[in-house]
Amino acid sequence: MAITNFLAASDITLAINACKAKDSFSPKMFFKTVGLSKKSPAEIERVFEILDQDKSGYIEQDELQLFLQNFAKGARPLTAAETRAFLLEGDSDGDGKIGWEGRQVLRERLTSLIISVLFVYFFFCLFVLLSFV
Ligand SMILES: [Ca+2]
Repeated sequence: MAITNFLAASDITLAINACKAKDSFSPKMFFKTVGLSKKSPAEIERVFEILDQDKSGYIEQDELQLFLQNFAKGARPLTAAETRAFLLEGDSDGDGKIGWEGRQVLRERLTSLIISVLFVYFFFCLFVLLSFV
């Protein structure tokens, strides 16, 4: 699955052309032009998965640097200054990489659900065990 499958080719061309000059890349402008601002959280998550090339759950600096090439193979890599600015904008918790908050929240909820189910199961077993003694 490529990003280009769910974005209009004309929007991508427009967005890539708008930041052809070095240090002219603006994440907000790019997302708007390319049509990502209007996508649903589920679609944005798919984009996130594509950008996270090593599937680490985060978009690290090296993945961010090649950001534009996910949209157009011949696009230029981002400059160091652009990568840094992009990272600052997307990195809400200051860990030096961009995480997908929606997914993190989901994972935390799932973990607490599993823990409470295990807890209930444990007491159920204890109850059954004690009633046989
Ligand atoms: Ca990654």
